[in-house]
Amino acid sequence: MKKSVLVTNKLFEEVLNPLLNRFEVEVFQQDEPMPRDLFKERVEDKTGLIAMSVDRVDQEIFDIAQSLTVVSTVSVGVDHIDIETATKRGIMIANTPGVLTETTADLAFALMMTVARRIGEAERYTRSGKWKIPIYRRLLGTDVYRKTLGIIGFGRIGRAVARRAGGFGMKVLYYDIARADKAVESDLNAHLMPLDELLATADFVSLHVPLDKSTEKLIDQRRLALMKRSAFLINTSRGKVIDEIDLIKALKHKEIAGAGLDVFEREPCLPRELIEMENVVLTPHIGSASYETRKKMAELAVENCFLGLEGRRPRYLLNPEVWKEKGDKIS
Ligand code: 8YV
Repeated sequence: MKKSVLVTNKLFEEVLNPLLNRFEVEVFQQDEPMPRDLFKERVEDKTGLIAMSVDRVDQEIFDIAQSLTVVSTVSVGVDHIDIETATKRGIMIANTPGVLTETTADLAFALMMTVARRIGEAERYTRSGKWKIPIYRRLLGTDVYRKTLGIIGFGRIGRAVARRAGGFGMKVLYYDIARADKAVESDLNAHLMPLDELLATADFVSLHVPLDKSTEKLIDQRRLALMKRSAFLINTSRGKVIDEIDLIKALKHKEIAGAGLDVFEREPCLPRELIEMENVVLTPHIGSASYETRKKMAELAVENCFLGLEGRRPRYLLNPEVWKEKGDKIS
């Protein structure tokens, strides 16, 4: 019997060809998240799963899908997957790092520019027809040029943001649990700083940490209070890294100047207070959403799944312990 794969989004048709030639492939043919009940029903007999970051791949799914050997997610973030349970059950988990780095860094920078220069407000104003005569003191924003950027999480995306900051003459501070190599620090002109100190110093704070137990609600009331009243918070990582209720309070009480947010605690639900605020810029989780990048992510996810099902090591395997257990497949 041929191995079978469930793909929970239609991705790009041509990208699926390697799988179609070798395996039975079932694709959820819609551009929206696969409903949970349908997901549970269709994954039951599958050997491979290509999932999106909106699909919760948890113990319930692993209990249902007893034949599953590989889960390949079309994302770099893996907080939607219970990797611990997968590992115990010998299921390979793979993701798509690298290909979305620059695109996500572009969005972080775009949010920074948009909120600082009030581009969202300016755009709404221009369309509203209220622009009759030029007013010298209208829609004044804040300069980005030569300001201090604090990057929290100095992995691939954090560093790509730092590279962009160089072109704006910004001073770059970073916080991470591991110090970057000296060569990287000097190349990016980036300085390591303790988290609380960075928050108190930066004009812009941009979040680039993965979501896990150690980063959940990392930015809470206490840390928001450390930020300058003139500072802006940018988030393209995961919504749960910020305590959203605390953020709303800080914005309301003008404890910080504004925020640029691409991710939220309970996507796609947004608190009404955020929607009504002028000093925030909100985008619907589009960090990696360029045509080129989304295509590369899909290709890589397909490749990871294909390799896993062929008994070969997926390119970006996150739980290599499972691979070692396969013993004779190591060559
Ligand atoms: C989404 C992302 O996964 O890669 C990630 O971690 O958050 C995004 O790229 C994207 O919407 C694809 O599902």
